[in-house]
Amino acid sequence: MYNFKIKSTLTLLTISVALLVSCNKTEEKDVVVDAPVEATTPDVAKQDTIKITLNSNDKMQYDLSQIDVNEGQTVVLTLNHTGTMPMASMGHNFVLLKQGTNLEKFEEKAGKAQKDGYIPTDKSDIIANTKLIGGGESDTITFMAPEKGSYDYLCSFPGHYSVMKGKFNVK
Ligand SMILES: [Cu+2]
Repeated sequence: MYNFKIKSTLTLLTISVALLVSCNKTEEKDVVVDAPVEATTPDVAKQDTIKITLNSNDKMQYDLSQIDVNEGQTVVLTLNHTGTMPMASMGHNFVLLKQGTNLEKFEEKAGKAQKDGYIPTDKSDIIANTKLIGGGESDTITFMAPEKGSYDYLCSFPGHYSVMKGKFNVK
């Protein structure tokens, strides 16, 4: 839907430019500057970015089990750790996985990557991730929403994903 809107706008712009060029070629030099360009741009920019705040705590919980975005949007996601426990015992992150990723197998790989904040060296299953944070900390990441569909996200700290997971829906 949204992409279609952008495409139509672009198409209209292309047509307007083509018309302007052809008009110029004939004789009319006093072509009025086309206003629609300025009228649509700010609107598009506003909808283009979505900000999401995901909180986590000392009880091994996220406060969201569903996150909805639109295809083509730039996602600015902030993960907060509202607890006080240190990263070593209650660290949390946000890892968005590609479709078809086996969570158990991913967690197995992640568990071996303690020094890298439980983000495996092989990142082929990952769309985006925050760093691992402890109580009182935050991390913000920016990424493009993937194509329409439902994706899993989880905390890859050992043992957390059984409860710290959710669905990232791109509409
Ligand atoms: Cu966690």
